[in-house]
Amino acid sequence: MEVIKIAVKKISPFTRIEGHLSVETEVKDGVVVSARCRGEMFRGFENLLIGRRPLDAQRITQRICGVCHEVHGIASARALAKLYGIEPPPNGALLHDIILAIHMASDHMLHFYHLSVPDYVDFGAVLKYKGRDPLIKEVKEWVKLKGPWLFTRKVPGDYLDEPKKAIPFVAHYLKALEIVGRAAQGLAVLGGKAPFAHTVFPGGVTIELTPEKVAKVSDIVDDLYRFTLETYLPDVLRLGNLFPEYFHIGQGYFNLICYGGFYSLGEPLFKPGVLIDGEEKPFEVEKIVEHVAYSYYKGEARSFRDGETKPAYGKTGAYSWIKAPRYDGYPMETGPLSRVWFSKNGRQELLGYLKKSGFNEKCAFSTMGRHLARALETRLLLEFVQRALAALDFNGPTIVTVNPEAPVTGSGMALSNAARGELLHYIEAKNGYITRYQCVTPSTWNFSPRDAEKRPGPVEKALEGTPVRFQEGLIEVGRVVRSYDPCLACSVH
Ligand code: NFE
Ligand code: MG
Repeated sequence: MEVIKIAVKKISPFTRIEGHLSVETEVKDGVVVSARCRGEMFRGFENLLIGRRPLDAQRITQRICGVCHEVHGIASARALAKLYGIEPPPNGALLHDIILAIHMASDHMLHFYHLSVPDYVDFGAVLKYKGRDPLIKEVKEWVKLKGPWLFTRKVPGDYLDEPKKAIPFVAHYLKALEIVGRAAQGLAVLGGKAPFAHTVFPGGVTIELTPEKVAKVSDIVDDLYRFTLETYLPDVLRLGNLFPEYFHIGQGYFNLICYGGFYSLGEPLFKPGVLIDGEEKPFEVEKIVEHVAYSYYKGEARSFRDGETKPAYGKTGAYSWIKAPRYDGYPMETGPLSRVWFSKNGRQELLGYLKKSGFNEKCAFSTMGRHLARALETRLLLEFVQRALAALDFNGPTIVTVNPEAPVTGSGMALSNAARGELLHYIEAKNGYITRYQCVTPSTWNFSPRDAEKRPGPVEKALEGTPVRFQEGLIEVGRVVRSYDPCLACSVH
């Protein structure tokens, strides 16, 4: 009888992400044959909102996540606007979109330089630096003093360590810290503070619009845009050229979901749509159902409209605190890739970059394809912000108000966007108090466990086939998983 040797590897905790993820892989003959993503910690935000005033949701849901603070505030504000039957004035809608887009752009830069690049580049290369850049010299001294172990590879792998190739990434890692800080200043001007914008309300934004504020934000956005064109996009392309195999590694389902977004200038930046097995179809929100067969929750698969969150730790067969959203039964990938795919010219541009490097359409659905789509989306978002800032009307209102104690009864749904993909918030209220609140976040889609039909979630599927050369795949699995920019705080909420 042939003995099949399968090695099981558990990566826990999974680092350089938000929240508590572990990934378990089965490796046979040097290839991942199956994977499971586990959300390790229950949160309970949907339950703690019940019984509170609806306006509280806009504040409380921002605390779901320490990374994507603004996005839940805006999604919640949009759901609440539907509940109260109001619509923000043009300035209010523009400011919601502007805050969201600046946040997403800066989050993408942080994801690339600070969370992903260390998977590919050995920062110890700075020890060989002979140039005069004071920042790099400082880092070199620091690495010397503390020992290379502090900053450099902890996991064996095929890192870039040739100083000429590696050091620019270290320099841009440092530059990106400054740029992300600039973005936070811009968000604070519009949001009152950053993180956790407190100016955002269902009817718009409470700030007083002045030319000084808009000029300051516009300057910051120009810096972000320049950095994207001159540094971020070229670096992603350079990394892709240095690791071309990652345009093939990390391919999963060819399913994408995009809710559409950024409507405040008229024609949306991203159009709603789905791609199933490579075939495009119109997006229908009622096809979204959340399964819990392998999740630690009681009950059956439900739509967000009758959704419930009843924890059942230790449930037989379950392995994750993440629910499993499915669209018409299909596991769907969401993220910058799904939005760029459904933008006006983004898809052609993405496929153009790939073609120039000799890759086909399928390579968009890969580890490196996701990084490239994210950088491309950053540019689209910042161009949108530049146009939106110019469309603000200094004489117009920024908000319509709601009575926080209104005895409102009804429901509201928002199909909104976040850095990691598409974000749905749904609220029901009775006589002025919340009776149901359900969120379906981007990382819930991507990091979902198996569903009632035993179909793996998108990341679980994308890990299948990953070749493993170093220490049971710590580095290779890390690269595939991080290409989705995991947020477990959001996944479980
Ligand atoms: Ni916590 Fe968030 C949401 C996710 S998106 S990071 O929603 O997933 O940037
Ligand atoms: Mg939920």
